[in-house]
Amino acid sequence: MNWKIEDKEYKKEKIEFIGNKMCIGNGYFGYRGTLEEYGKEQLVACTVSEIFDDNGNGWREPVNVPNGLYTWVEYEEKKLSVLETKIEKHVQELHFDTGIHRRKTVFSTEDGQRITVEAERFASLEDIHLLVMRYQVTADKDLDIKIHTGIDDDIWNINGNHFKNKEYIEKDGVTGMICKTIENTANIAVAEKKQALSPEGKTENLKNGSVIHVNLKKSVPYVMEKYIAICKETDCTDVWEAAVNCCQQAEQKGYDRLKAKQKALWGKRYEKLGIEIEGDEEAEKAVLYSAYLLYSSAPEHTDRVAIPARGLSGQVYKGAMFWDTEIYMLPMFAFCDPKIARNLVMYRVKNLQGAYEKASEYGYEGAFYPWESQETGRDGCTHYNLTDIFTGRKMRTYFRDKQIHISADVVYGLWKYMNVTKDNSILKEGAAEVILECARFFWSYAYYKKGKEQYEFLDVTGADEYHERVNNDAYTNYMIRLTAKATLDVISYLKSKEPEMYKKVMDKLDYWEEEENIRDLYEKIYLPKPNDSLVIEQFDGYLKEEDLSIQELYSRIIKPNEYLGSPCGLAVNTQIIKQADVILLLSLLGSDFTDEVKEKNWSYYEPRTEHGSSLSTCIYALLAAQIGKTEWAYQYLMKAAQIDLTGDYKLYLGDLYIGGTHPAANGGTWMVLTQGFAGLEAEEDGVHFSPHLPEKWRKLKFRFNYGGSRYRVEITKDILKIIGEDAAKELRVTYMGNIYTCSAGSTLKIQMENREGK
Ligand code: IFM
Repeated sequence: MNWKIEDKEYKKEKIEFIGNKMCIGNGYFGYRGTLEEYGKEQLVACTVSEIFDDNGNGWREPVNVPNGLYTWVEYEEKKLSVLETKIEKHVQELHFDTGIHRRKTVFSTEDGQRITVEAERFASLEDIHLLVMRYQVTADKDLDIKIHTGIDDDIWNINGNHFKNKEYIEKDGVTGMICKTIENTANIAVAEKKQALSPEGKTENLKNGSVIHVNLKKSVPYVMEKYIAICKETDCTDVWEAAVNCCQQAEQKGYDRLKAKQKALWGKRYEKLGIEIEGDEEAEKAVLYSAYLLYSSAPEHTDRVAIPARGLSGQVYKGAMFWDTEIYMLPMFAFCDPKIARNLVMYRVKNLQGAYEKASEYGYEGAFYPWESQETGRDGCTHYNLTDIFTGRKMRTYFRDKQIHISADVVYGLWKYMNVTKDNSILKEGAAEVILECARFFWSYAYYKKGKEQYEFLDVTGADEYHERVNNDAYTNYMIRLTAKATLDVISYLKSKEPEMYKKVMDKLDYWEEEENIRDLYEKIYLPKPNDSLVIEQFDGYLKEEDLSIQELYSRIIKPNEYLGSPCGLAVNTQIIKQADVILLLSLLGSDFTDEVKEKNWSYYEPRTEHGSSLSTCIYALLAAQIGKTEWAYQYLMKAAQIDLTGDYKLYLGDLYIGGTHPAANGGTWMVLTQGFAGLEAEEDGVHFSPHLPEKWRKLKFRFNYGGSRYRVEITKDILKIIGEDAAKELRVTYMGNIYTCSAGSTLKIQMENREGK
């Protein structure tokens, strides 16, 4: 397979898109796919995780740090740049097998010279503070150039400058700056060490960079390497010392060794996934590229943050963590890279305090997790999150206070993590409290309907954000029941297996009476059931709303980007929904429903779903794949997997810019492949498979972990093979109601019946 994403022509209007598409990152920082000569107008951004700042200009957002890659060539007093200079040839590439970004541009100067600039960069996985670049200039005649290089501190931030001051420093040939954020005076150092290979140039040092005078000889390249360190006080005691050490160690190792290690470390990640799709290179490439993007933003080094809704491709959505993490991104890591999965779930555990505060802010008990969670665990979402583009006025939105399903999603994540990894140690580290307190929140939110003797959830917003403040959203209610069940299970697990801890937690949370409340909630919660046509009504009264086609709805649009949701958007009083809601419920909690119900609902909701969120198509693909509607599933898989390749996504909600990469769709893509087409599901005691491959796939291969052991899967149209790797433990496998055993370290081969998709 070709692991290269390529863009062969420079176009100004594509700068933003390519910046996302060719982003590199290592979970510590992300660097957009922009060119070395670009500045803030071209949205260059090196976005760091974990440091957020409120500068008073809008909202708290993650910080973009000064740009250490900033480099350009001057010839005859003119800057060579794709933005201004004539280009003879240009190519920009992302090699996503190694996370290496490359560009090559042949500039044609006004006096007819050809000067070629080539650059290569990567965000090191070996040392997450390190950004590395090799920059090379060649001419087809002897000529004099100047190379300007340094750390550009005039940088792009959505809400403007985030540093109250910058101190420029030099030590042992390492130059750079320490920046202090405005809100928390958090220190971040950005430093660089340059190394010219050949030929030597004459260097003139400036405040935050240098100009290198080079006499280029015909066809002899000038090559320079830059080691850039980014150190934040969240993990470095002395950020400047740490940055100097990082640059020096990198220089000692040298570019080639660092690059070799980079290849090996990315290789290990892909090995953990083990994905191969024989017979469909296009799908294979899209799926692996998706996994690349998701991994690039994954915090392997810490549980102080999870993965933001736009990864580390910029500051959109306040750099916040949403339910996207638990529902869409976590499964890939739980099954393939449990260490990262643990960080993701522990991030929520560590931020229980923020959830307590939010519940109490709205007069509830227990834990109400933030809709947009930042490093503090508090909610970054405001009550007026969007602007009406007709009036310019702020609109009251209810994402923050009514999407109560967020607490259930958090519980789902913890439950999923334990179910797959069997690592229950997180319970002791605070996960038990999170689960119990989320259930308590729902208990305090519930409305007991006398006469019907059931608990209802009124005035909520489900996954479909176009319909706010509805009653009994199906997804929400079912997920609340799951929370109640998880709570009862955790309590009985602790009681029998960890009696001391059981007593401690019950006492600490004063939960002795609450347990009965949660049991009552579990037993009597109202769960919308399929109607006579087998359709589950998304919320009370949904089916009475105007039923029209999406085209009809679009024909009513007055202004581009107008918001279709509440309070008075076009979709509000209609059945057009923004994203998967009932379909999400059916795909996550599938065992509660028959295939017939799933199919009927898919067919009902699909034409009524706008897929206005990148969280939608993967879920339609997932459910379709689970019920063997492989051709439907395939179409939607490709939409989800290619979202960041095609750029087929919304860029604005009203006047709010929402561009960037789409980690939820990336994670959802992995789910479609494994949990959809292969039908993998973790059970209490083993795994379940139910494969249906798309027509053109000859073989699907992937790896997964279960209970601490690793397995390799190979599926053809008629054989399901599971191979125990690394002396894997015995695994119980169910397929079509039959139980098989994959013995320790061996291969299980199941002859399947006709698994042709429908
Ligand atoms: O969490 C999602 C939400 O469901 C739809 N709007 C965007 C958010 C962040 O991805």
